[in-house]
Amino acid sequence: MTIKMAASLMCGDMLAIGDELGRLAKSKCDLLHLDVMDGMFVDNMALFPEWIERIKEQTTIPFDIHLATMVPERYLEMFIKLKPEYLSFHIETTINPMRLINIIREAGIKPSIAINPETPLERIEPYVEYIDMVLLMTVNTGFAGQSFKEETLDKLKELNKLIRKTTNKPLIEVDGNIHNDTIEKMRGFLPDVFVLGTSALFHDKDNLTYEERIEAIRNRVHELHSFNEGFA
Ligand code: S6P
Ligand code: MG
Repeated sequence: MTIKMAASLMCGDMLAIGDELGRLAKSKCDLLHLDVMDGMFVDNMALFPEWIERIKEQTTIPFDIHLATMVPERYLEMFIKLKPEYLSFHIETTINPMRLINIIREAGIKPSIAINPETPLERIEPYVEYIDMVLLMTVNTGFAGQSFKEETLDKLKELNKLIRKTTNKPLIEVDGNIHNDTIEKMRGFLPDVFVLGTSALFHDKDNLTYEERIEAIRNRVHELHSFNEGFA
């Protein structure tokens, strides 16, 4: 059973990023989720390469880079250089996903494909055998603080089934309004990697530390995992 917690850095306090990295280092998060947005594929901009390069100097938390850009081919080299653990590109943004998968894999990085809520799973089906993770968006990519899209639950269920048929068994990562209540809805077909943003981690709704917030979610996911076993 794999359970990974990925902290979404774009939701942190950009003016106190050193403090945020310090808190995250203590939080026992497994991955640092880094959203790269170009203002074209999505109506927002976020996290440019030189900035992420500086972050790399300040932390040892493995990177989970989420490229939400058009023409991901253009940016591969600059992000490969940063040696992330996972590098995701959107299936909606390329006509040759296999080429990207191969370039990422040959660089010793785990390739991952991201898919938006309205894009049918069939689009990624031919590639799941060749990747290490599927990033299933549970909101439309672009902004933090959105509402969870309930229709993605069926997709998550279908993706679980699809992955069971593969030999490589890529992980499933969910991203968008992920917190205890939305995770509860995934009981029976839980994903493996949870992106924690404003709703679960970077907020001031309680006095807990990042470590305590992450631990609470991790514990709940562990409990819910017993329901996954009967799922076929
Ligand atoms: C959204 C982006 C995400 C967000 C995260 C925000 O386009 O890919 O990684 O940073 O989902 O979390 P929340 O809890 O504010 O939705
Ligand atoms: Mg993301």
